[in-house]
Amino acid sequence: MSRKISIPAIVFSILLVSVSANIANAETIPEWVKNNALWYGQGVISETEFLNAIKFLIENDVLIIEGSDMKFSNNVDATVIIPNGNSDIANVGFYLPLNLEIPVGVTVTWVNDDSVPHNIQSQDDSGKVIDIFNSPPLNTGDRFEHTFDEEGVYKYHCSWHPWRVGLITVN
Ligand SMILES: [Cu+2]
Repeated sequence: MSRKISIPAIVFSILLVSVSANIANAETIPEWVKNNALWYGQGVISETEFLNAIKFLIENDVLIIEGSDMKFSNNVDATVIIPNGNSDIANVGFYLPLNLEIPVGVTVTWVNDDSVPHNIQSQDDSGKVIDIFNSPPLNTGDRFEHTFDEEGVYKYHCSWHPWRVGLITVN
């Protein structure tokens, strides 16, 4: 892995990757990455701040540099599946994954793949529902999104099947 890349080359690459990814898949690049590149281009943030943002991406394996290639890893595409059979306590049926680990700024999408409705309700440590992310009823195939802007371990459950508890770990 080579990290001897000039600053203008990094800026150019980020902008290029952002533009290409926008065309291919707008959900691949977190909004704050685009904003950082934009702000640096406009002189709003310093070179150090911009480089720190790039460093963060590399250290967290969001941005992978191999030789002259640069790509974003798949862990920015964060999905939790509510699997078929999740409603029945007798089934395995855990959220997939049960504990999703993501960097700060990532949007998580829950997808209901079960045959019955579910919801997603954030909870405090004692299991009480709190107002961080709270979905409406999700019918089969429905999706719910939440962007995690702060580090922490976030617990959630489904109010109709409260034995189904999942975690989102943001670090
Ligand atoms: Cu449920």
